[in-house]
Amino acid sequence: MSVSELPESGFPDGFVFGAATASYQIEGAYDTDGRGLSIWDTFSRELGRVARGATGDVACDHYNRYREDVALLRALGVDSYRFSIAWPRVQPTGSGPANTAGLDFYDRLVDELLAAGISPAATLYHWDLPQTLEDQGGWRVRATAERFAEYTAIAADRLADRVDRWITLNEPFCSAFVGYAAGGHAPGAREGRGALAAAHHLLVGHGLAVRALRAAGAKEVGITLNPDRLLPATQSPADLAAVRRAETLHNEVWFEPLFAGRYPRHEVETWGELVMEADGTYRRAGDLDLIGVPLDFVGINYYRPITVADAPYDDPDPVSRTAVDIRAVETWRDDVRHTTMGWPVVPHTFTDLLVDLADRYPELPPVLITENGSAEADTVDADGRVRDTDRIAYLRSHLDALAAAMQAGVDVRGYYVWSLLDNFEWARGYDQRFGIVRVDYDTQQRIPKDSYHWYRRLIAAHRARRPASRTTQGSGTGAGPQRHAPFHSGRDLHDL
Ligand code: IFM
Repeated sequence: MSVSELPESGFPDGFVFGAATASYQIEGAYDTDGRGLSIWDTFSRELGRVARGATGDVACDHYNRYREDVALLRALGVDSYRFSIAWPRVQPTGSGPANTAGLDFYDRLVDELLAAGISPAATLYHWDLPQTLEDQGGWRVRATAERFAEYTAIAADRLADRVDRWITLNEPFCSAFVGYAAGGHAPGAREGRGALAAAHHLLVGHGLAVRALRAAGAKEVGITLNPDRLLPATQSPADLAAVRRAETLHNEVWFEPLFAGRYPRHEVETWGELVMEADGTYRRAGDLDLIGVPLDFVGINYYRPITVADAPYDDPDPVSRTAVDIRAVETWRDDVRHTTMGWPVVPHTFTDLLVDLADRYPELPPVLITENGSAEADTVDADGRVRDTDRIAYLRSHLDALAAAMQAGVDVRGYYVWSLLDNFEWARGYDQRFGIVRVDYDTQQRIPKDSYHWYRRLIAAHRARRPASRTTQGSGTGAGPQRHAPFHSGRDLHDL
């Protein structure tokens, strides 16, 4: 592959290139060193929940092979590695004293990363809630937010001396609405009020965790959201109203309290009676201040746009209407390629989303792209190579779209590819491969795909052009109020 295949976009000095994973998706070792069970251990064992009955029991066996995986990261040349900490390893039942053996694993991982010159970025909650807490109400109840802050304090106390970048929650949209309303993720509930309460308690937990992280001296603190670019199927008033409801569900539930100090503007239009009782029950005075505590960065995960059309209620029983039934459906697009997830590839929507968020939220902190990538139908050729050209095209076009957003003034400080490794793709099991490194699940052999080599060359080219980027790694998104930092645009990577 020639350098001319690299994205034409340039990135500024200090821009962080990274790769991301999450605990349950790669670690395996589900019962090792005192780890407790999480809601995903339970859910994946329930009949019909996960494709082919897959579980994360073994996954990529990263718990035992982390040194090999850090060596892959080192050879890749990333500045930073985003991983998540499994709460049930740290507190097997979600409360009480720390399980030292579980914490030791992250200690070893962090030291291995630092020895490789890679800055660790730790996510505290990537969906593996201790099952015991779910049995006590899960995110439906405020006590879980309080337990989350205690767990955060334990993790930060052990690791904040070496981990500079902390992410409280990953994609709370999925935790609340896929987990408690649509039932497609653990714990597999289909509720309305429960899901809305879960969304609120996740945000409260985030606010409490930020306090705990600051108290422990964490340098950079943020949250990772997965806002969607929502497009109307037609310009009809009905479809436009459906987009408004979808905006409430997907985006405003998070962005409004976090960055505008208010609850979603159209929540009553969207949820009606389900949300009307919120103030008298789970929402308390002072919560908006807690949730809106200033952050050093916001992590954005982006994969695809969603085209939305109006839909009637599909549930004839009004009592069981779920919060997720917002009378809107996603419609299929014939005009673009789809990944194996069935997700349309429309890179310019990444630019549009970021520009729109920066316009709508003047208080938005600097952005880190904490996930972006594609699942493809990879094959291993006879010569042992994985020629994943569709993934390279996806990554390249999305990096170009990201650069376009930066040129338009959005303050983006880094990009983490999803994912380093093929892994357990939640309800889709192991059928979906997002990795830039292939994992043979029978042998646990890792095979860097062509996209890995492409990304390595991109990072090397960036660094060769801008040597300062290596030396500023870990110095942070929180380095100061540099909104709209100078962007050296152009074709420099292309020209190398
Ligand atoms: O694999 C997931 C990840 O855990 C969260 N963000 C989306 C990815 C792809 O579905």
